[in-house]
Amino acid sequence: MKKALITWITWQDGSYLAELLIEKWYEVHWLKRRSSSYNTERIDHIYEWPEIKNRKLILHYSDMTDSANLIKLVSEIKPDEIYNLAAQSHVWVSFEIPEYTTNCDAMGTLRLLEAIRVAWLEKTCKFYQASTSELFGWMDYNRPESWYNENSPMHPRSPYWCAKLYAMWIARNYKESYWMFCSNWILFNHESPRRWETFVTRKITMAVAKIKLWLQEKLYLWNLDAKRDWWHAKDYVEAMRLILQQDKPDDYVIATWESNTVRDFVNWSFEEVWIKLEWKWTWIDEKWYDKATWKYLVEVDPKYFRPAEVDFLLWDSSKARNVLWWNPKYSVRELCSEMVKSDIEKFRKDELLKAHGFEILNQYE
Ligand code: NAP
Ligand code: F7E
Repeated sequence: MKKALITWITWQDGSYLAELLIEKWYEVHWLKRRSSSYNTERIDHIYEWPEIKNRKLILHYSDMTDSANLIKLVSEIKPDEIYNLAAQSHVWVSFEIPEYTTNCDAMGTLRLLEAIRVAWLEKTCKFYQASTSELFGWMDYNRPESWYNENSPMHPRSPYWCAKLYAMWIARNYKESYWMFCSNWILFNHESPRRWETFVTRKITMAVAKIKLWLQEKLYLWNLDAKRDWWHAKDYVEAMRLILQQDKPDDYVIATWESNTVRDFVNWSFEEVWIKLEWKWTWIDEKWYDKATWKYLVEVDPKYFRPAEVDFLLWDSSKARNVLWWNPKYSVRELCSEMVKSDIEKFRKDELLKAHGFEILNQYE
């Protein structure tokens, strides 16, 4: 049985990846940092699987800022594969806590690579680094043919991306220096019903569900014209697994070739609950109202403005498609529909439980 170590599965990618690896008969070790509140709702269901009786999902407490603990764990577990997903991954937050972001995302990656060397696993342990699409800064509008690929020049535009750039290069450096199997996935935005609530897609689908259920009045957003290549996280975790099954380490861009605005995602989400929005320009910004009721439902709040922004990127993922035969299964509209439906179901259930005085408690920690 192969052993995989995933640095954190309490959120989106890690939880889908853990499901996938358990199905493939891996023994999965996962790291979790201590939290004063329960935060394992995305993985609690895995412990209910009948398969878990015969296979293994093992929890270890750790933190990417704690070298000694990482060395101890890697030495004890001796994993065949390490998937480094842990990160302070919120771009706007990284402007508020740049030093912590660098410590966790950049130095954390270095600590993990060193832990592999200290444990003498350089020749046996494969390392996956979750890199990010926005390392490349912005699209050159004058050269629309210049889609980015693995070799394009980089220009990160936030402390988060600067930290991820270091992480990508230190992984490349360990590959070249010590002949370690280190591969980077350069990933675009991938979303799902398990997405953290402050990323724009989940913020939108949660608000739409609450507005539909009369639990929220309005949704406040910022840059509605920003374009993103959104796709389903399930498609991406399959790609993560594939990259470590190759004979040689390499870096790959993962993208779908489709880009849509935040405005599009808002419209699609409201369409899912049969609300048709109309735009209105005020003297400073724009507002959206429900055509049927004339109620204002979406407004712009400058609070979310970022000191530097990436408005638009297009990527060429032909290498991943040709070498790994990776092809996404979900469309962005299917993703949006799944997220809205899942949030409606979640809030209905929460309201029902509240009405009956129940609280859901986590039992696996
Ligand atoms: P996410 O929802 O932000 O989850 C990140 C995980 O890292 C959380 O479980 C968090 O733990 C953990 N973490 C944060 N600080 C930590 C620390 N000091 N020590 C240990 N763990 C820590 O991220 P995601 O969307 O699943 O993405 C997974 C990875 O892919 C990240 O590295 C991200 O940068 C990268 N990526 C994501 C996207 C995307 O669109 N989703 C695109 C490109 C790259 P807590 O649960 O304790 O907070
Ligand atoms: O913003 C705009 C915002 O925070 C998308 C991370 O997973 O993907 C993610 O980073 C766009 C931006 O994701 C709001 O200004 C408008 O242009 O969902 P986001 P992100 O910054 O693209 C990359 C690839 C990663 O690596 C990251 O880890 O939407 N936007 N109004 C807003 N964004 C947020 N969060 N909230 C708003 O109200």
